[in-house]
Amino acid sequence: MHEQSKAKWSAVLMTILFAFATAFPGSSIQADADFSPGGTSAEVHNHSLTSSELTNIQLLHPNSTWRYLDNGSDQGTAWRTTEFNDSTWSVGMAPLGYPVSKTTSLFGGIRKTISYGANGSMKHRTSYFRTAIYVSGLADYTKIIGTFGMDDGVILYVNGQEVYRYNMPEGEANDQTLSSATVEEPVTETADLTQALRGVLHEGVNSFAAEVHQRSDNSSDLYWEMQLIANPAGSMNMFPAISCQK
Ligand SMILES: [Ca+2]
Repeated sequence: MHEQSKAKWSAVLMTILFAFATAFPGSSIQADADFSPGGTSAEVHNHSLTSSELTNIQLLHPNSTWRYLDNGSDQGTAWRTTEFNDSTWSVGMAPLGYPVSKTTSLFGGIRKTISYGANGSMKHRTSYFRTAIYVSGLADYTKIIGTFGMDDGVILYVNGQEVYRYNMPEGEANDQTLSSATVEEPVTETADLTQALRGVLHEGVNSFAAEVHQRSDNSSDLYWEMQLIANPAGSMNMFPAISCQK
């Protein structure tokens, strides 16, 4: 096989393995020895589903593992794409950020502290995060809700398409873009992503890419975590039960 093709297929294979490790944490396929979430795994739909099996399907559970890049480099736009090879990025369990004392009542304290660089008054403005999920039974998903823990601003891409933006100015962002407003403490937000994900999410492996932006160069904190639930029971203003917190 051509060397370039080999490299590309190797990257695709790594993404698939990473998605399986994230979706099925009890499996023997693990991307990281440090990976030990207690979360509910995504469900595989190979049979007729009962109504209870059709609710609260965790497509991306809290404490998932994410690849992250915290070296202050400008990643342009290629990093958002499904094909991007992130195998050289670091790996950690969400919530990710700094300092370790930061927390949200929904997701809890930071599990993986990332770097802001050598200068505390000139921190990296943008940090990059990627993960992948395995989706099966998409036709059964009538509603998909995202819940987010964030500080300060975020743009989220699924399979290269922007599907969610919080506390960021309009238009294209780059690594020097600051968030729109200060977030004093990490916030929790819920968003109905059903429309945004229509035609974007597909059966099989789906890539998630998030850029988290600071409000200022000396901002003290950063926080990133999210979960994605299909067919949540009850109102979208009620957080679905989470079994991943310890
Ligand atoms: Ca901040």
